[in-house]
Amino acid sequence: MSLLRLQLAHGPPRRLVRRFIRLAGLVWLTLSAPWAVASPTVPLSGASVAVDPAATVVGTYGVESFGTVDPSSQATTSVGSGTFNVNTFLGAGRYYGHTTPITGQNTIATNLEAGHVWNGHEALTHVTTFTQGTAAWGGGSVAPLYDRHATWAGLFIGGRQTVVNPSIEQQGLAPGTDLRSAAIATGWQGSAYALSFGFNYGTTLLPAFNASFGTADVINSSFGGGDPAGTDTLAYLADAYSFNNSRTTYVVSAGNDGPASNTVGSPGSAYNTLTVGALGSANGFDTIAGFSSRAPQDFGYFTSGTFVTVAGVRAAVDITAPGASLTSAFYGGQNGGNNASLTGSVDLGSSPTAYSADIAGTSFAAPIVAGGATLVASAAKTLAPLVSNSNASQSMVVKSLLLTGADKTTGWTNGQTNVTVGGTTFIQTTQSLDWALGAGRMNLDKTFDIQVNGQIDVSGTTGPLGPVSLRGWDFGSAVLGTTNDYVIADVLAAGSTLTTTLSWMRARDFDGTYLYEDAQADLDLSVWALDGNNAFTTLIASSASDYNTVEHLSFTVPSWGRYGLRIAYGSNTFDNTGGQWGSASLPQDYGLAWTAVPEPATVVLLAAGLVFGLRVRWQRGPPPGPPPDDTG
Ligand SMILES: [Ca+2]
Ligand SMILES: [Ca+2]
Repeated sequence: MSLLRLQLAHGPPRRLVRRFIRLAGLVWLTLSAPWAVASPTVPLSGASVAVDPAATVVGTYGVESFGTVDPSSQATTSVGSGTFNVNTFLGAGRYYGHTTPITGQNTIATNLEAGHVWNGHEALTHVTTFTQGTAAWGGGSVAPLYDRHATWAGLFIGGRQTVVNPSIEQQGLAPGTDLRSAAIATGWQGSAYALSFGFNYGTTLLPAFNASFGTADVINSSFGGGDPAGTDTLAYLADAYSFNNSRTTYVVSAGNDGPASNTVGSPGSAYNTLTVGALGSANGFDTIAGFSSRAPQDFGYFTSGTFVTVAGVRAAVDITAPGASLTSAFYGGQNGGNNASLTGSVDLGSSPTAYSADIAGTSFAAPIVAGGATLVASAAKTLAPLVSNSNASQSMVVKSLLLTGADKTTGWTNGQTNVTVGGTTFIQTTQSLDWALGAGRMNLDKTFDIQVNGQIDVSGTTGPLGPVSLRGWDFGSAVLGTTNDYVIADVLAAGSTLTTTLSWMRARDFDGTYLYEDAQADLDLSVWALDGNNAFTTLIASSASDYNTVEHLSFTVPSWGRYGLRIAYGSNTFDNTGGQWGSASLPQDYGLAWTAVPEPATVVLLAAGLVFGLRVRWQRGPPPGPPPDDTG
């Protein structure tokens, strides 16, 4: 029986195989009474749907294209005739080069997809922990699940240079991590090197999720599709597992269905994932790849027994990384998506020194970001004083750090415009992030400074928080109807770029049978000018989107002065908990990161200003009073 027929046996016929349709979605959900039994982990009774454990669905990899096997390749990525190291390009050297080198130690990173990472490859021999359900392809043993795509993805997360013949194409972003592999495929569809596979929620997906969430610091999944509103079973499970395992960052590919909008696929369309788009190689990976899936994206939720969708209102891509002209480890054996039962399957060899060149897709941008997230987690679990602060490894903190550190590549906009309300002109966005680029291109050099060389968490949880440094992060909680204010202690120079990101999660839950749709808080983020008493007197910039779980601002500080950050929790986007969500006993957790370091040109101006006697207090300390005007 083919997978296709197996699926149709579980529900009415529906269009199944478009190029990147992967999930049958709601066909497989059995609706149960809303307001079902309370969840064991969140004391709420939200709307719920049941998972059909017998459902088999289809996933598809996020591969756009790939080139030939090139055993002599010596580049991690190549652009035109030149080559360079993508790890260095993205700033990972800052982690590697720290006094205590950060390479992924003290972390676990799991690649979770159809098949397994092949650990016969020279760069991946350290992958020794494999998870698969007994219903997985090959009866659950490891070797039949070895797969080209998983091997490609695995190297980007944590490939290691060999001792004897080291070269840069062997090394992933986080070579020091405990790289693991979890596989979910029950079979593959199509011809050899199939890009579609079947999996089963009960017998293959949940075993992989259960082994990975709460154990791994970072999980990468480079597959998905369909379900723009994030309301299929996979999106619910991705969100619920992320919500309940808040120190596991779930990195997923956006998909390759661009440049049309509303094309980010599940689980990338879920609300608690870190969703990655791909940059093309033009201009040194400065622009979005045409194939990269993007917003504006539908918003959806379940309430009162029905699914509600609001079309085209949210930003679903969080960040980008190179996703073209990449080189990775090649696996050509007749397992996984090249198993002998597939038409055209040929043994292309399993040389431990073979590499594929010119591979492209969000499938590869995602594990690159997963490797970056692993470095952030590694620093959080290695370096003092982060290691003694359990908030440092919260996934909402990791996400806010990566998004705040990202570079604004060509064409980036999140819709920030000047608006005037009541005589006050300020910058406003209601969009959250760039539709295609998210917060921009991952920059681990900047991320390191925000994570390690600034404010490390803030004590206290509500009301006035701070004073805080010019850059840093906090893990906090917000109560509905209140604001959390952060006073930046130092003067910000005119011309500085202030970038800040607020990240939180939708409350979704899963008790093994039922999925719960509890609530989504609507937090907003704003920047204010302060008076001499630290009062938030003048609104400067506001990120106030209605449907996202990220708010983000990045703008040039208009004038010398002192500023503060404000998190406002005015309402819930929806609340199925009967008014409990956001109360003092169920506050909304969040991660916040910010940086307001002067641009190089401003540093020169600052130095000149000091020479001419501007009374600028640059070191941290009590507020200096109204700042000098920069026209002097
Ligand atoms: Ca805190
Ligand atoms: Ca908001």
